[in-house]
Amino acid sequence: MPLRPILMSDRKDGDSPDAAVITKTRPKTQRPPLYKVMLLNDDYTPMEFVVHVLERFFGLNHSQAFEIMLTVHKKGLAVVGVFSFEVAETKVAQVMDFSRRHQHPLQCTMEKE
Ligand code: TYC
Repeated sequence: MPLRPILMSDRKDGDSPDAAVITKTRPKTQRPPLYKVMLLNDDYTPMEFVVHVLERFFGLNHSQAFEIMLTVHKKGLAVVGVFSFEVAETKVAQVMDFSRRHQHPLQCTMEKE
């Protein structure tokens, strides 16, 4: 296509000669989905073991861990943390493996938030 000089007549009314248009675009940023990791109650796993699991794998202090353990004991389950898919999967695997190795039936699951 042949080039054509830019003419003053190309300017729209109201544009000053130095006018520039900055178009702000807001790109849609997709946040990765989060997963709730939950501990389930059972009748056999010792309370101290559950507290230990919460301290060891979820970085909770003793009183936070004790409180969540009691919630699980009373309500049947509780969310112990919210993580990316990969981190949640790792936590579940760590808890299940640790519990099995200690011969406790403690169950840990994950669910999309
Ligand atoms: N219910 C268990 C008991 O009385 C304690 C327990 C708490 C077990 C939380 C599992 O996720 C659990 N020994």
